Amino acid sequence: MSSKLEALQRWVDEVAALTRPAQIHWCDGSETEYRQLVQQMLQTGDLIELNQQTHPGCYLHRSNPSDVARVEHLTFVCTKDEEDAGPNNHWMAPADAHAKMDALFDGCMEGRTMYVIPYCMGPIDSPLARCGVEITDSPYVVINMRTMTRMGAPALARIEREGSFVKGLHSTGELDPERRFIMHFPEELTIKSYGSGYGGNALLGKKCHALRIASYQAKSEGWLAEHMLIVGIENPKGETHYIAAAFPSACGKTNLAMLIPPEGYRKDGWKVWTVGDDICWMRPGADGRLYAINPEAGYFGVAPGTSDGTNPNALSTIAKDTIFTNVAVTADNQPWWEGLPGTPVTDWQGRPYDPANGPAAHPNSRFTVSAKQCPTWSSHAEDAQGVPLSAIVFGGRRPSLVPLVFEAKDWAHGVLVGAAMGSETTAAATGAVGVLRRDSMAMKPFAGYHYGDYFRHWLSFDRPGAKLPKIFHVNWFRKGEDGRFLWPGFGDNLRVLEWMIQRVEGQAAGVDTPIGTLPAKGELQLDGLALDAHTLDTLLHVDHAGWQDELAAIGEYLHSFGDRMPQQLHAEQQRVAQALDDAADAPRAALAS
Ligand code: TSX
Ligand code: MN
Repeated sequence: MSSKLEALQRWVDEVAALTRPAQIHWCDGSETEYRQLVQQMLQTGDLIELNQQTHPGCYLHRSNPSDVARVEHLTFVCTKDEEDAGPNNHWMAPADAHAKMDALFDGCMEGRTMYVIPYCMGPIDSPLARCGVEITDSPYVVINMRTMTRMGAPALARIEREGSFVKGLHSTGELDPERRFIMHFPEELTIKSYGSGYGGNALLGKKCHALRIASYQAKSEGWLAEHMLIVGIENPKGETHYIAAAFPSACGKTNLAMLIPPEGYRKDGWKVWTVGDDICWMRPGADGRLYAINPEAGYFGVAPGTSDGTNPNALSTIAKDTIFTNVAVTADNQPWWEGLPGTPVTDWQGRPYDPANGPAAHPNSRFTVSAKQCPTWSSHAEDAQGVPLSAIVFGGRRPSLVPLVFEAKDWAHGVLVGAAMGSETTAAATGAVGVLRRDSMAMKPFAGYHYGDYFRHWLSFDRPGAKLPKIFHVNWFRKGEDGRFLWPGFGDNLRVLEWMIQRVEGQAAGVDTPIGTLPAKGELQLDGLALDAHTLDTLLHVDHAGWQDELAAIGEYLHSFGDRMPQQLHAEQQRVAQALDDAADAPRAALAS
């Protein structure tokens, strides 16, 4: 590393002068470096060795109990103009934010090692990929970044070649929730994060760079940085369609990305290939289609609920070389969480397990693992030009009203469907359970700029020559009167994905309704499913009166973003509302005539 980029060296020197570490370590990303860090962390107690017979190369990290999740109220977008951050972000003036953060960083690395982590988000030779450098005093961050990004020498070489990179400065600090901030300076391509060691706050390549900063960069560069999984569906003819899908939390994104087809489909030769489970960067190619890459190199997945029943591929993926964070442990030192068979003896805080203390594993406990370990890892996941998208799927947890699947009429309608996304809350962590929370494109906590400008940017992709993916909305979580889920979900979701692909290929007529196109009778392949006709009718019913209320609520929601909301989106909302009114009038009109 002789000809280090001058701007990088200067920044590292400045940070070292401010934070005053005992030493500086430039990460090369090698296996040797990884092993040395693991050994060191085993000695300090930062890592605990798990059962190496059952889980070779697996370790447990226990975080501070006050530091187990992202902190939205302490996350800021610091643009010069407050309006640019939008009502969807917390804002602070850049000068104030820098002053506040630099005071916290002053001397914070004394006696510690400062790690310099060059990383690349996306395949190292991809024109869609972007690089960054994270400076941190946390070895836990280093080993996680090695799994989650392309870290080390090749990234540094690309940075030297390109000359630009996102600057991320992180310190664990004293883990005082009163002295914890995650600051983004999109105009400076800079992130400053202090006082948390938790993934989303500390692994700056992920949410901070690949979503908040990247979404801002993407707006001016003509691409999209989205909170989406990417999955390839291979049909028996050997043709693969790629689908990107956005869901709010607790909808099973990782499960969908690693789906196992129902038995009949497997027999017929259907296969599912995982490209990504959380983030999708996409941009129009020369042929007008949207091409997508997964900027990440690993999965930072929620452990609880991951089981042989919900996601056998994930279980295989994490059988070796995995870092577990805040899970419980069994008597024979295996990682454990709610949903797995067996019993825990030690909870996520290292206490003897006592149900009176709550769940054994923290509900937000995680695994960090290389994406390549997934049995369904796509052979095209590292294609430099990305994979072409056939469909974009939005979804949410909607116990009533929203049908199993519908297709947007066109791109602008699809953008409205994404903007209107909402989900019923599940975890009691943030307020009421079972209330509808809007989360446009699942980007509410991650869009690095004003939602109105964001929707305008989405709409701009519909231009001459564009061959855009079709946009769909799904709801795996519809409930019956008795409160039971109507749709079996999981592997059977492939039946819905197959219908989408038929629509893309022009092989399914569908039924036009005011809210979009639904599967016509017989178009959903339901062989081998015990789904009675009444349940299917409910899943595919469009309740006009209910949807009129929904469109009114969507209209109010759009207006809450003020005059930066594109007129085209209001017009789209009015068009659907009018179509519902017309349909409601139609039977009466027919009676009158
Ligand atoms: O991940 C889920 N998916 C997507 C799978 C590819 N989950 C789990 C959500 C929590 C993260 C689901 N839960 C899905 C789903 O499609 N559907 C449901 C609801 C459901 C739960 C249990 C059953 C059925 C549906 N069980 C039985 O019918 C036996
Ligand atoms: Mn996510």
